[in-house]
Amino acid sequence: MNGKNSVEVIWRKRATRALALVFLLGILISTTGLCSAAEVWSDNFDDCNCEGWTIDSCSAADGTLRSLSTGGFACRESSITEGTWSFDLELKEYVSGPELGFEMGAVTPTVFFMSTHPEETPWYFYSVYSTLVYTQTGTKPILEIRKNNANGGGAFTTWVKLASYDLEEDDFGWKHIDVARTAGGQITVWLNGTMVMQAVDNEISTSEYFVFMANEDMAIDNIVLDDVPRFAGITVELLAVGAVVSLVIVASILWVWRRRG
Ligand SMILES: [Ca+2]
Repeated sequence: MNGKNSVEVIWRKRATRALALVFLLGILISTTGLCSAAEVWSDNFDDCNCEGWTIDSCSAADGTLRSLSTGGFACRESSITEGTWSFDLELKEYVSGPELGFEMGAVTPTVFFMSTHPEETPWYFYSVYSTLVYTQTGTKPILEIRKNNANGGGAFTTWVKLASYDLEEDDFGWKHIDVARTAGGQITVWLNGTMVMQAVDNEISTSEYFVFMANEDMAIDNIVLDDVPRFAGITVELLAVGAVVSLVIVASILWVWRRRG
């Protein structure tokens, strides 16, 4: 083996070790996050009251937070911008029409997991919005990640859709939803444990309230907020770390080659 080849072998070994380190670092970051998760607040409404909430046309009489009329809403102070929001949401089929305000969209159960106060203008939010489409054979529920449009004030007229997911036809009823948002603005949504939507958005970086809005007789339950984002595979932060480490490795190799040349 000549000198050039042996140096190449050494560098190949070092590159392999560096890649292994990056991989281990990723695993370490993700598992550290999972282990140090801490609940910020939760409510299962089993005490049948809405203590801690500001409500308008909502009730917890049946052990869930249920809207009593079209456009009922409930909000609770919540400043979490990085973490996991988990809840059960009741998706229901309903007859739509202009008289029910369907065109405005104000009738479907929506969770504004990061939000300013809904009565302030402009209203800044990220939300998980549920809607439905009528097909030839039935009705299909749809979930969307939405945010406000900075140029407008209303949640249902000036929103921006970041991602959407079609459920199976007629798949209504209670759904368990987890939403995670990382410091890098990556939003991931799981439906009954399966990842269904992902988007990256950094426009909104603060939150004052967690807000629930729904049509009459639709509900939310078992809300748990955690200050650590549920792990969603390769996050934007991990990609950034990987890119920086890769750049350092490549730069080091080039530097050594130049010195040798
Ligand atoms: Ca309950």
